[in-house]
Amino acid sequence: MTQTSSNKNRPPSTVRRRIVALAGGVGGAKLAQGLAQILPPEDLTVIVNTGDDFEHLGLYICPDLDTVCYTLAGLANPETGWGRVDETWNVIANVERLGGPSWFRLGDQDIATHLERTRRLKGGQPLSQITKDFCKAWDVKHTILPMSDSPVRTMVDTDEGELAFQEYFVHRRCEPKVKGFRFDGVEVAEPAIGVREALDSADAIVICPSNPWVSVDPILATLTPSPLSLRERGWGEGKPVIAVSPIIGGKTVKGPAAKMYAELGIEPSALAVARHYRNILTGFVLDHTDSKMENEIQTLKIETLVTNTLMNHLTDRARLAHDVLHFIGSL
Ligand code: FO1
Repeated sequence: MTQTSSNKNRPPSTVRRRIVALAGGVGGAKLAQGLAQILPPEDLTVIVNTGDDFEHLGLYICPDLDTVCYTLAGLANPETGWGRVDETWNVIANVERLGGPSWFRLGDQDIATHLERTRRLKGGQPLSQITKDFCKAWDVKHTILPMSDSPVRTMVDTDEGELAFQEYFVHRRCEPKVKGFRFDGVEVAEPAIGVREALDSADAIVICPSNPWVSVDPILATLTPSPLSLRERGWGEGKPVIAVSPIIGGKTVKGPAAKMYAELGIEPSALAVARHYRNILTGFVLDHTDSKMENEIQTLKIETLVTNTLMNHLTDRARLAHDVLHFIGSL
């Protein structure tokens, strides 16, 4: 591992660190799982994007939240990254046979999650409490929080007009060209119960390798219009904020982030991601493939770590999490 850090001469701190990780779906869940392999439950809170939540077939569905929960529970489908392992598809097959919508593939076990969540939400329980109860049932020890208990909906402005996120992402397979994004409801949405406390008691924020436009920006937008503005609360000054690039060699491992950058007229690269977060970042983690961008990222007054950021296996997730924690200790 050729690890280079712009302040590599300073010894890493060995003090206990409480981490808040901001995560979208599959990429975010992988690093969160790596962090969860290393940190004790009281030292890791994962705040998850809920901008891609939607109501479908009368059910309230939280794709990113479920992806993170299933991954930490060891229940995630390893092929897709979303949904459940050893899944069956009887319900959706029968919906399709009856002429109902089947473009969003809901598995039988997964449907139980949506049924029970919808029942509880209709009974007035907040999403954060429901998530906490589900995590207990799935034996997930670390804290997973939705970014908000109120609805925030990512809307994608495209060359075919504005589309709701899942309509764009799954139904239209990300084909329409993106022109911008809007987070409907963000002006009034408060951070979920527990989010403020987690940020206040954390020593560092890790922005996971999730899509900056549609996974991380909704979280940041939910945290920052309130009195919770990260900078105002000392983040980025004494408390490091570090991001892991979801773009390696100009491409994303999964999902449309690189395509979105290109359609917005920005060359997709680790550097573009660092620029995206430049106002809040203390440190940035990029892959060896992109090491030539390290100097330019440092000119943004952002510390850098070059390492292997691909997370194909469970061991890769723990290794990257270890590198990230070591990097934070050196800042
Ligand atoms: N993504 C797909 O590409 N096709 C699907 O049919 C699909 C179903 C699905 C069901 C439950 C769930 O939690 C996630 C699901 N996803 C599916 C993934 C998901 O919509 C996206 O990956 C995220 O919203 C983006 O992070």
